[in-house]
Amino acid sequence: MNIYVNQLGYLPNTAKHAVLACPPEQSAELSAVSDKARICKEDGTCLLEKELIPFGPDTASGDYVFRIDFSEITECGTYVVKWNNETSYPFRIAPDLYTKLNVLLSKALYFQRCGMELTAPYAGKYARKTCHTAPTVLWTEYEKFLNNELPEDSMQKFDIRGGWHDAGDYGRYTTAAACALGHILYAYRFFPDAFTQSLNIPESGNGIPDILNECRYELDWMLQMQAEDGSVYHKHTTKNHAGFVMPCDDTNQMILLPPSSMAVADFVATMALASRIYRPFDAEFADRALTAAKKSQAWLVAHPEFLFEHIKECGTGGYGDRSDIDERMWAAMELYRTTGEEHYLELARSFFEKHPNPIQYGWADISGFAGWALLEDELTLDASFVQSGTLTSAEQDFRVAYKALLQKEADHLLEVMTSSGYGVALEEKEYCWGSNLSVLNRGMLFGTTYRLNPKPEYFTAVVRQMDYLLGINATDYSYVTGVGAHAFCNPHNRITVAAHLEEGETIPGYVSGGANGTRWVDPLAKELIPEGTPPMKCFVDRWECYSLNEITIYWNSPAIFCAAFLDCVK
Ligand code: 9MR
Ligand code: ZN
Repeated sequence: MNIYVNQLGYLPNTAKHAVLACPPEQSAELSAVSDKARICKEDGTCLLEKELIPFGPDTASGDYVFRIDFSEITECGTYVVKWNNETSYPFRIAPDLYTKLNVLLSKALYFQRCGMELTAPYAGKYARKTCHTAPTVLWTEYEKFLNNELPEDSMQKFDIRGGWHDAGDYGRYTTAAACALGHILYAYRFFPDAFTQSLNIPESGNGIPDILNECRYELDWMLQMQAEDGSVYHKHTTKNHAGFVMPCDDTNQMILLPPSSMAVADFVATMALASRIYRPFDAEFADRALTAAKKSQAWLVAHPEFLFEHIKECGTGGYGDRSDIDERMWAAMELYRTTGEEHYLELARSFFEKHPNPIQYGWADISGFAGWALLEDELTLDASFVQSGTLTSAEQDFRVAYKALLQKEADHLLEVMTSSGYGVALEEKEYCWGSNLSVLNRGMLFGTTYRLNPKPEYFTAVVRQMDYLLGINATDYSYVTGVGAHAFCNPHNRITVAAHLEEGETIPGYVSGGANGTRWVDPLAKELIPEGTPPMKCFVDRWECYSLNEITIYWNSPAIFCAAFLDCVK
C-alpha cells in the first residue's frame, strides 16, 4: 500500500489530492479500516482529517485506488499525508513552487548545450569541455568520404555548431528542436511573468529574459540547418549513437541527413514565431529569422509533396512521420501571424480542413501550435501585448471552428481523466515511449482551453497532470530529477553516466520519458519488467533503459509550459 502525493507540493489555492493505492486483493481489508486520512505538519500536528474517497480499480496501474482531497488546506508549510500506519513523502504548500521548478527545467536546457564549453560559474560541478565542433559532411558524400574516394577539397563541408543535444544522445534533430521551441516560446508568449528569474547562464543580465537567451542558442543552430535552396536538413548527428562517453570524446564524423518536408515546415514556423517573439529585443535577429522563414516557405510551396526518407543505415533517432499536414499548417499560420498576409491564413485553413484533429503538441504532430498562433491574443497574459492587424471575418470563422474542436477534445480528455484513479488524462493504451510527453500535452491542452473558457475543471486538470509527473503515479517516482523526496535519478543520459556521479546524484531539472507499456526493443526494460505489468507501472529508474528513462528537450519543454501556466494563471 502506498500514499502518493505531488512531491514538489501544491499551490495554496489550487486543488490538492493524494492517492492511496493497494493491490486489488487487499482492497476489502483496506475498505474495512475506518480510519480517516490525516494531513499533518512536519512537527506531527494534524490539520485535517478526511474520509477516503473510494475510486475502485484503476486499469492503467492495476491498483485499487482511494483518493484523498485536502484542497481546503491553504496554509504554507511542509506536510505529510498519513493513513493507518502509512505516511507519504513530505511535500510543501507554497506559492512559488512552480517558479522554482521552471528555473530547474529551463536550466537543464543549458546543460544540453553542444559546441561550447560549460564553465564552472554556470555549470558548477557539471562543467565540461566543448564538443562537436568539427566540420560536418553530407550523408550523400559520407561513404565516399570514409573510403577516401573524394579528394578533400571536393567534399562539401559545413561548419555547423551549437544547439542543444536532443536527449541522452548527442544528435540534433530539426523537428524535435522545433517542438521544444514551440512549447517554450509560446509559454513565454502567454505567461511572460513566469520567466523573470535568472538562469545563471553566460548571457544572463543582457536585458533579455534568460529563457529567450537559452532558446536563442537553439535557434542559432537551427538557422545553420537551412540549405542554400531553402530546404532544411532533417538531422545533424553521427552515423550511430556515441558510446557512453562525454560529448567532447565523441569524435565521430558528424553528418547532415537529407531534408524532410517536416523539417522545412517546422523551420518556417519556428523562425516566423521567433521573429515575433524576439523583435522587441533584437530587430536584426527578428528580420533574419523572418527572411529565413520566407525562403524555406518558398521551397515548401514549390514542393507540395510529403518528403521523408528513412535512412536505415543511420542508427541515430529517426523522427519519422507519415504526414506533414500539421507542420505545413503551423508554418502557414505563423507566417500569417507574423506578416498579417491573408494568403497565409487561407493556406493554413486548407491544411486545417485536411487534418482530422489538429490539437496535438508532440514532435510528430504539432498541429496544436497552429492553434496557439491563431488564438495568440486570446491566450496571452502579457498585458502589453498588441495584436497587429484587424480580425477579418475569415479569421473569425477559423477561430470559431478551431475553438469548437479544442473544446470537444478537452471535454473528452476530462472524461479520460475522470476514469483514472490517479487523475491522469491518459488511456491505458497510451503509455508509449515518452508517455510523459502525452501527459504534459494534455496539461497544455487543458491550460489552453481554460484560458478561453475558465471552467475550474480545466484548471484542476492541468494541476492533476503535473501531480502525476511529480509523484501521483503508480511508480512512486517524481519524474523530474532533483525534485521531490523520491525523484528518479538514473536518467539515460550519456553525460551523467560518463561522469560517474555518486549514487543518487544527477543534474537536476530533467523530465523522464516515463512509463512505457509497449516494452519495445529495450533489452533491460524487457528483462526487468514482467510481461503483463500494468502500463503505468512499466518503468524502472535504470540508465540503461532508454525506452523508459531517457531525457529529451521536448519532455522538458511541455513541463516548462505547464509550470508557467500554474505560476501565472489564476
Ligand atoms: O521520443 C521518441 C519516441 O516518441 C519514439 O517512440 C522513439 C523511437 O523512435 O524515439 C524517441 O526519440 C528519441 C530520438 O529518436 C533520439 N534521441 C532520443 C529520443 C528519446 O528517446
Ligand atoms: Zn555536442
